[in-house]
Amino acid sequence: MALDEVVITRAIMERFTQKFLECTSVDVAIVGGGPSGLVAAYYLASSGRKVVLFERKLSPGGGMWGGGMMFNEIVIQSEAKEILDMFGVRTREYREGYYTADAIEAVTTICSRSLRAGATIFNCMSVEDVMIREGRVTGLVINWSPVEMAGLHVDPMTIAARDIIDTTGHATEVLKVIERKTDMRLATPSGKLMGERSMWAEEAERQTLENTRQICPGVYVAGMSANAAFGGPRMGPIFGGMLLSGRKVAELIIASS
Ligand code: 48H
Repeated sequence: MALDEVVITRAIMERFTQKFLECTSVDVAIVGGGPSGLVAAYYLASSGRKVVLFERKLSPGGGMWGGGMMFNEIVIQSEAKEILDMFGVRTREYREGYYTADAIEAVTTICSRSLRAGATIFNCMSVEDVMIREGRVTGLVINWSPVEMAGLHVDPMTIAARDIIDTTGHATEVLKVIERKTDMRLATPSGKLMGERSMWAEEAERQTLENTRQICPGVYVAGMSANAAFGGPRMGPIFGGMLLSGRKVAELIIASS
């Protein structure tokens, strides 16, 4: 069969356009494709919700690819093992209560399972703003990451979502925009972003789950972003809290709608 380059071009453009148009109005929009965002996408899509996830980088996976300090093994505690088991990611017991998994297997498997559950992932897209109507965040303003990186003056576009999850990690990017540009009070003790505190793995993992919640009308926070928002400590290279937080935020949204 002779290959026609123009057909290849048209196939990409038509399929992408169709995929994008289907995501202009969704049940849940997730910002950030690290472990917590990908896990949330899986559980929400599995429950039949229409889910889109925007990831700034070319590769989803966030901080999980690099394990600890680029040694590409992740550690999880026993409470989170059932989530990796459910995804089919192989784990090995290291000591009682501590398990390890290959970081690449964890990222690629969770990513693939989220897509196959029905979530749509757009890579190379950054969320730079939100849309607010009647005191509720109702949508996201998106642009190509290369536009952002090159500092080009190109206007963004918008999608609508009933619920939004900030899983942008240490950066709390969506919440920063809300704090800077709106009068909304966040559900933190100060009403503002509290900022992440120094390393304390056990306490951080506990607080990550506690801080996974709705933080203002239309917006939930999960993963590292939850601790950064509520003033919790960082946990270092243990990923159980991220997985459990992704599952918890999905359960909260499923229960509320
Ligand atoms: C689109 C964006 C935007 C934006 C950011 O950092 P992540 O891996 O997030 P989590 O919370 O799922 O996992 C945290 C974990 O990886 C980690 O860093 C830990 C455990 N640290 C402990 C410690 O002590 O350091 O992923 C967030 C993702 C990244 O891929 C970003 O590129 C992406 O969000 N992102 N995507 N639009 N505005 N901002």
